[in-house]
Amino acid sequence: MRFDVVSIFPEYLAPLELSLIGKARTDGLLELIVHDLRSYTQDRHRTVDDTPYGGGAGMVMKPEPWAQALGDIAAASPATAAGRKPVLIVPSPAGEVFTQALAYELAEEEHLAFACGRYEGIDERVLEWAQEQYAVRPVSLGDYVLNGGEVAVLAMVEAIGRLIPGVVGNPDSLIEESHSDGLLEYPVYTKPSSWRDRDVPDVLLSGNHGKIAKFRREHQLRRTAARRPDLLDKLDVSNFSKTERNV
Ligand code: 6GU
Repeated sequence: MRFDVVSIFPEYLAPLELSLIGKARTDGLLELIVHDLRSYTQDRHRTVDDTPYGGGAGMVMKPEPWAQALGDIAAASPATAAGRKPVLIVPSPAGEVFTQALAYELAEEEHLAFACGRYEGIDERVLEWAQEQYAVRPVSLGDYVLNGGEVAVLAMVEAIGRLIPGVVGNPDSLIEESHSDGLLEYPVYTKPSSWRDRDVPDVLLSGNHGKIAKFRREHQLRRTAARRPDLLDKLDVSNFSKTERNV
């Protein structure tokens, strides 16, 4: 799978050389190229922003460097070569919310490009124009504001990249994690079985797999009800047993 990231702070993406994603890159499971937006400017000052039409605070990113960068990336895209469109993710607090379901969907793509805006955002015409070459998706991490798209790209590339087969060593790790079934993960424990007067729940030491599964499921439900009741509203409770519905 191919990723391209365009940013005025390419160093911000350096953590993608580390850990599981870094290893996946050296193993050839994913190719990730970071582009400096300023290298696509034409003027001596390498200008990427200007004042907003209509007035208001802050600066807006100019269209020309973005068109250069995104045009070059689309032209070199394996998706374009195959007659398909690469996906252009535009991190923005004004986008659709990034979820595990969206991560799974995007992990099926052959090519994702990310356009990291800064300041008050990118001139809207860039996103309209880019639709000729890309499936454009403004995406938000959640209802709060970051200074730019770079931190969001770190999160999205990690969430998507780990779903590519072979990136996570043990694929079972992907099955029993938070959000994989619409619920939060159950609590986990390791040795020692007693620590500072706190004991690991007996059932987990019992070796009774049926009882352990029931314990974990109940705690997933309790935790989700306490911390994220909004998630329970989205689930189809007709799939729940009567005891589960009463948790
Ligand atoms: Cl994706 N970008 C920015 N700039 N701020 C955000 C965000 C993204 N998601 C939440 N806040």
